[in-house]
Amino acid sequence: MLKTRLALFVALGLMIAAVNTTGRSQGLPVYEISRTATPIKVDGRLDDSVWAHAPLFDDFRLNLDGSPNSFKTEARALYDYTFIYFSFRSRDENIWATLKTRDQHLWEEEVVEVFLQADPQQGSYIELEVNPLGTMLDIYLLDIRKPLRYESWNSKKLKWGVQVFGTVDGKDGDREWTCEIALPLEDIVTAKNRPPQAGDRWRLNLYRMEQLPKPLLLAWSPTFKDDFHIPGKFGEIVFTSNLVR
Ligand SMILES: [Ca+2]
Ligand SMILES: [Ca+2]
Repeated sequence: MLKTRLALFVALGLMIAAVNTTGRSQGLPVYEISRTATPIKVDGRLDDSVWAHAPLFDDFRLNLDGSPNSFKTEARALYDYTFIYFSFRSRDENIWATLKTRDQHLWEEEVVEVFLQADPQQGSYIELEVNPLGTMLDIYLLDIRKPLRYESWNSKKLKWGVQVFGTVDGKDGDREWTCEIALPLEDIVTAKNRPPQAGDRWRLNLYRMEQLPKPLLLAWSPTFKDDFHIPGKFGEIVFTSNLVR
C-alpha cells in the first residue's frame, strides 16, 4: 500500500514537473490570451473596443541579440470560438512596400509576421505575413522550411486588413500602420482543442521586418540567429477564461 502511494506521489510529481516545463521556465515570453465575446471587425482599424482590454505583448526586440530598439511595435491577440485574432501597431516614419500579389516574398520588404505552432510535439506550423499594402502571405509548413504546396495553400476563411497613417512609398513623414488578422481555428489542425480551452498552451512568435530608413529584424521572442524559423525559440500563449466584451 505504502509503495503504491509512493509510486502515486512520484507519478504526480513527474506530472507537475512536466506541466511546469513551460515557456516561462525556459526564459521565453508568455502571453495570456483572453476570449472576446464580440467578434472583431477585421478592417485594420484598431478601434474595436475589445482591443483596449487585450494585454500588450512585450516590446519587440532585435531578433539577433535581443536588444531594445526605438521602432515601437504594439501587438495584441484575442480569440473566440472561430478565430484567433492578432493586431499590430507599427510606428514608422518611413513606411515602404511594393508587393501586391498574395504569397510573394513579402519578407524582403516591410512586413509583420505571425508564426504559430499549436503543438510543439508536431513539427508543423503556420506562417502569416501582411505588408502595409494589405498583401497576405500564408504558408502551412509541415516542418522547418518545408511548406505544404507553398503558393497554393491559401487559408479559405482567413481575414486581414491594414490601415496606413502616411504613405507606403518609402518617403519619410509617416506615422504608423496598423494591421488586423483573423486566423480561422479550423486551419490550426494540430491544436489539442478547437476551440482552445483555458490552460491550453500554443507556441507563437511575432516578427516585424523594417527596411527604411534602415533594415531591422524585430521579434517578440528573439531567436538570436539570422533566422525566424526556430520554433524552439518561439514564445508561448496561454488561453484563459478571461472574457472581454
Ligand atoms: Ca477593426
Ligand atoms: Ca519603415
